[in-house]
Amino acid sequence: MVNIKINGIDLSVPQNYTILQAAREAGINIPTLCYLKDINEIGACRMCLVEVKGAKGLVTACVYPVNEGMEVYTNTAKVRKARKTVLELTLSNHDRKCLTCVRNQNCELQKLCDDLGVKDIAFEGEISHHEIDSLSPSIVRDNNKCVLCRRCVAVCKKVQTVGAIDAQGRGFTTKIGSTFGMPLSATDCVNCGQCIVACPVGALYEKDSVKDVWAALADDSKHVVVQTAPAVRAALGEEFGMPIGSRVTGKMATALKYLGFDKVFDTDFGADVTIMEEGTELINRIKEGGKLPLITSCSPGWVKFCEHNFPDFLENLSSAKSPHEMFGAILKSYYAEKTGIDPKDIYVVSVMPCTAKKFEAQRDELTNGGYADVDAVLTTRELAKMIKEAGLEFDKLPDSVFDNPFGDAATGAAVIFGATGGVMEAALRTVSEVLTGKELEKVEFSDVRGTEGIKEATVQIGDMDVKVAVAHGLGNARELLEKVRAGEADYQFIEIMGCPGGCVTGGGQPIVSSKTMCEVDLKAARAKALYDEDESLPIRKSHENPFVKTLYDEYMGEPCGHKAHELLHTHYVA
Ligand code: HC1
Ligand code: SF4
Repeated sequence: MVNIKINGIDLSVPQNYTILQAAREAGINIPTLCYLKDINEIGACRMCLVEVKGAKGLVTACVYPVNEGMEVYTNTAKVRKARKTVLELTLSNHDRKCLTCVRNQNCELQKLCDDLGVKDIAFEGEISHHEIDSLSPSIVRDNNKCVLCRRCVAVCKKVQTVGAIDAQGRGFTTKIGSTFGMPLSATDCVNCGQCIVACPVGALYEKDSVKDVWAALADDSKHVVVQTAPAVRAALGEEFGMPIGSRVTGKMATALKYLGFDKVFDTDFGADVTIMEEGTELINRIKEGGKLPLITSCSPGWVKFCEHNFPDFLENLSSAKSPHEMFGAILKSYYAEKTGIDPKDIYVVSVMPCTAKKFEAQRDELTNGGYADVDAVLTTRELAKMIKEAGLEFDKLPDSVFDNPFGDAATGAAVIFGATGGVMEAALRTVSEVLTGKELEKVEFSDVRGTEGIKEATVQIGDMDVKVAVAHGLGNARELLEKVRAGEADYQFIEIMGCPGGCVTGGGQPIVSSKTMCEVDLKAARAKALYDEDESLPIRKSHENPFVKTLYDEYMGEPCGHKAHELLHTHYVA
């Protein structure tokens, strides 16, 4: 520990702290713009300037380490003036159409202007004009809003190890772009949207699907059904001022009904079917000497990353489609037959915490009989926009349940899909019971829970030791697979999710500020909502879902059987 003074207040703080950390712990906020804890600590934006007694000029608090006897001043006239000038210069070359900006009221730049008392545009001058890159099926980049903080660059490069974007040029002409100025869609970008949730302003956002969904809802010839991913219920409330980690399953179902969807379903049903298929695939591969490790394929960002970086592992990917795609295929076949609705008139909307799902829904591998399994994907943020447009006061809505024939028997196994380790745990619950024929004494597999980047466990199933691993975030996936590739690790089953934390912190989820990210463990808080829901449900294993049993009895036959293969499986090739 070292002893320092901030604004005359005596503090004792760990010696590896920066001034920023020390000040925030003492309840003194120092503004930042480019700072993202552990990811982008570069002192580039100079918003966090402070005075240190004896130092030459002002210093950047986010990178300046504390030392014994240091005296820091965060609120002098000189500091306030310098920060304001930095902000005014940033605004001088910024597209200031705040009222119509996607981040209006959730913009760190806007908040800084308010906090620092910037009331005027001090420097009117030349403003750079950039073409908006909207060719990607998932991500839109608008450099006119970019503040060159490089948070997106750091996340893409350091956390995801994709490196699709970087800073280019110098001085006034500096911009964030991809190699040779290619559109994002022509790069190795995996559409994960982690750059969007890292962006403090409106320079990155998802490709809009709201218009298409409103149009479908207004079209009387369409039977519009919606399904919601497990992770959406753990975060949607944040868009309406509810605390992080609020579970809003019932309100969400009500809101979707009020929006006018003909049927409101839960992707959890698809997740349970995925477990039936993927679990059977695992059992078959283990018994018949098939390609191992089996690797989950429900995260489309991960699948694309695998195609680009680990094509030698494509045969390891489970051929099971992701849950919402399976559900789409079931809706346009089994459900269509059951209800007598022509599949061409069924319009399937998936509400997902994920931007890569927009890309996934357009893949040729995910169609059946000429129809895309899913017609439109809305992010959690987009659903919130629709709820606001419709004037629904979300926090005041009553709870309701999902519609049948798939709805009110969601299992806890399916709900936890949205947290890292959840797919693995759900699969283990089913595979154990199916293989041993015995009921598990404890359904929780705590070794695969938690936010550690890579988790490993050996699980005893009957007389077999099954070695499993879980990775979330593509940097961790890369590290794990390089070990497997080098023969340094050997597993039978691996879960990989493209986003750090899994779907609960997907690129389509509500965006929180860099400061909130320091204060709240977002991954853990949202995951807790899902684990709580799991615990509260009467059925916690996918194979016990009565609607899943009916689906196989009435229509699908055996898991991994002929019909299931046709509708629920696919194949990715490099
Ligand atoms: Fe996910 Fe999945 S868990 S991929 O993270 O397998 O997006 O929530 O919907 O499809 O069920 C996302 C979440 C989601 C699928 C499921
Ligand atoms: Fe990088 Fe993901 Fe953003 Fe693409 S979507 S640029 S891969 S962070």
